[in-house]
Amino acid sequence: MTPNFRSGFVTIIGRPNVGKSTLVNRLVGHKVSIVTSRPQTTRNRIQGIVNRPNAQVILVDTPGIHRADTALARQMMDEVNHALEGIDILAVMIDASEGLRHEDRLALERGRHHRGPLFLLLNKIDRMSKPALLPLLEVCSREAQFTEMIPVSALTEDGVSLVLDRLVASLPEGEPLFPADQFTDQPERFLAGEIVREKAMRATRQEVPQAMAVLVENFDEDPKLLRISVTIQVEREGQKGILIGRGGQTLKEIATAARKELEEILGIKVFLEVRVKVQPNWRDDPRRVQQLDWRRQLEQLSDEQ
Ligand SMILES: Nc1nc2c(ncn2[C@@H]2O[C@H](COP(=O)(O)OP(=O)(O)OP(=O)(O)O)[C@@H](O)[C@H]2O)c(=O)[nH]1
Ligand SMILES: [Mg+2]
Repeated sequence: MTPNFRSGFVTIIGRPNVGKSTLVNRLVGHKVSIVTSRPQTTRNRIQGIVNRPNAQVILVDTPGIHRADTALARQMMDEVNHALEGIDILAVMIDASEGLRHEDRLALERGRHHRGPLFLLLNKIDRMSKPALLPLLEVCSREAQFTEMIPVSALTEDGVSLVLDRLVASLPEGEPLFPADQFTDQPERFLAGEIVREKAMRATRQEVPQAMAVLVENFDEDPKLLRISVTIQVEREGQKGILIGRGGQTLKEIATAARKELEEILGIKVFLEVRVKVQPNWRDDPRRVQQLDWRRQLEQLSDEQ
């Protein structure tokens, strides 16, 4: 065994929109998880792998914990439960600029049940005054026995390297669990769908962002060009109209933004085709919701081959 090398799994949980995916992307140094200002952006657990000379940290980003009132929300909460299995460290994240909120209790509750190092990450400190931190730390320390409580700003990166150092210090000694060049478990095919969803969520508001799902129909790579076709599924005709926009303008902007980012991330020219389809109440239909689980889709793709 490599002497003093540490490795293991760190799951990050918290209510929607506190900045879990932003922090995972920062620590990994690659975009593995999409980020928007809308709550309930992340829908599946996604691993982001951080390699350091002395450690490999596998971060698990999770959907924001909230009351499950649709089949989709139930699947999202199942993803959180899966992400808690067999991990080394659990990190609960709160939005420090909003203080400790009633909505944080579901994540704290899970934190209290975790055996092993328990971290509290107080994110978005760029939005608050330093003196306000102390009383908040005091309030939080009464909620659970935290191994570490770390104020951080995933946005400005203040405290981010300290988070990594402290996580590494709490991991067990062990060999790397993934090859050093791998930084996520999510295949590019599904990342492509997520990038489209991010742009579409950012381009819309109110109930539209959460009513969308993206299905990747085609992902064909030849040496010079990557051809991707996706369908954005919405629940109602009105939402489809909003997404397409006057003269198709909104959809065009979404597709262009997604294509540019994918070309940058994947380092290849991309041809991206985006369609929109209405699928009434898909969020309440367990079968349709299951189709969005990329791990399940992967199994199906390999069965077909
Ligand atoms: N000011 C500030 N904004 C932040 C910080 N971290 C994240 N954000 C913003 O908060 C919003 C939500 O960030 P996400 O990373 O998508 O949050 P999340 O916890 O993954 O959200 P869900 O996937 O919905 O659970 C985005 O607009 C981010 O840019 C931070 O440290 N400071
Ligand atoms: Mg997220």
